[in-house]
Amino acid sequence: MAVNATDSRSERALLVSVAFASARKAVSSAAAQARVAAAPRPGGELHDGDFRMEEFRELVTSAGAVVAGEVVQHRPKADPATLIGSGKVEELAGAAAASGVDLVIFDHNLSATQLRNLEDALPCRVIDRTQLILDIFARHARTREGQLQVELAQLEYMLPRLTGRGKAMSQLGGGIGTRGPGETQLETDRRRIQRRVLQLRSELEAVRRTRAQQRQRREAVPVPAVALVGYTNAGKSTLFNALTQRFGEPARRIGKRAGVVESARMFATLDPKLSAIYLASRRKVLLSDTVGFIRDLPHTLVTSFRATLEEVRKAEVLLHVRDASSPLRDEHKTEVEKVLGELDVLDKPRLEVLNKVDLLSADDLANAAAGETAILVSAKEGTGIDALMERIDAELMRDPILEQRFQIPQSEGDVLAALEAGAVISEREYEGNLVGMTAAGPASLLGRYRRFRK
Ligand SMILES: Nc1nc2c(ncn2[C@@H]2O[C@H](COP(=O)(O)OP(=O)(O)OP(=O)(O)O)[C@@H](O)[C@H]2O)c(=O)[nH]1
Ligand SMILES: [Mg+2]
Repeated sequence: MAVNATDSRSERALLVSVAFASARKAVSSAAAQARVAAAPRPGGELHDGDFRMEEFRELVTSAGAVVAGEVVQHRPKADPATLIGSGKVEELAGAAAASGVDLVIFDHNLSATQLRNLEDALPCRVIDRTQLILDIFARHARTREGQLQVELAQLEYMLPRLTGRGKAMSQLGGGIGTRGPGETQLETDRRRIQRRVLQLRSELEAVRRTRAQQRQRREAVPVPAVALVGYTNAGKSTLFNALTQRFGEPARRIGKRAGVVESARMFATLDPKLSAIYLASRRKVLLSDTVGFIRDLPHTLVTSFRATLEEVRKAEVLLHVRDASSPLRDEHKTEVEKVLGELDVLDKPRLEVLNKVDLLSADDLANAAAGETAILVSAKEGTGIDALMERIDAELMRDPILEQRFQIPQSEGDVLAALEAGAVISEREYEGNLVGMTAAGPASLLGRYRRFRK
């Protein structure tokens, strides 16, 4: 991979995180307790905030920067002008100047005003959590579509935050938060950015049309799709490789070469990847691996990556891969479900896969096995995989493919799009503003639109 943390050009970053009073609760999960016992800190027990800080650090290193210092502030609520309050800003400016850092990174999303005020007060560039995540996306986008999508999301996020940012603008063109996957640097004026946004949109449109055609060809033979979803670093790609190597097309089973990137870095996967696997029932399914989720993703970002997440929206079954060894595994689950809600896929059958069980103690393992209906696996060691395959089979058996007639008003664009996406359409005819069609697709999908049945 092109990313290299020990790169001599690595930027040095000062990390800022605010713990709001209500967020300071002790870690309760068993795995976290175990970790506390294993690694006691002088200051006492570890809190959720410590694990969030660890995640923040990992994000920063995944973006290729070096952590030069950390500032954690406790306050009851955000300061609208600067997030951290003017006193703390002064302190931060001193620390940034003393340590000569290249940038200050906030573990929060900043409003245009906050960003502007902070940039005025601090002697270096300032970036927020979303800009940091977009930067990592930019590094990991490999397909043209992925690259266009990231650049568009970056510009759209930047645009409302541009006003009066003289310093930031003159410094654009290098470093985290300013890097795009394409050659084009962020231009120095709003109008040029707007023009670039339009251009990106139309290029994306063209790329997507091609992909839609490929998909249509693929879907002429309906093969049920199973999508891996989950928090970043949960082990989706490792599981994808384990499954495709053991149950994939024979040619794929030969070596690891055909696999996807597994990496301890966050958001290693950005572009979706598909591969066929065969279940014990001999049913062929298309397995997809895609971008991971993370807490506090702004809604607009989820919308920008809708195309990347298309495979998730079309899947018959979702495999929610969870890192069983993470102290924040319950919080991660909530975050993943939030994003699934935004993608409108919460009603799809979903199997919980508790991964990395090789890292659990015998006690934790017993707890996990007793408390949940989850399937326990270790993608790395290959345990629990057969049971997982059986559960996928059982789930698909519950969702047979049906063929039904529909009559849908053309104004119901979402319904038409959803059927188009998840079913094979034939015998389409137009009558006034109504579209008549025969759709062959999973019962779960067709059932959702039963009000348009004919
Ligand atoms: N111990 C252990 N480590 C695992 C297991 N599965 C994955 N990992 C490790 O967890 C890290 C993340 O794995 P990936 O498969 O890249 O995770 P991902 O969910 O695809 O992550 P993103 O693509 O970044 O969202 C890697 O370092 C893997 O080696 C497992 O079962 N046990
Ligand atoms: Mg991955």
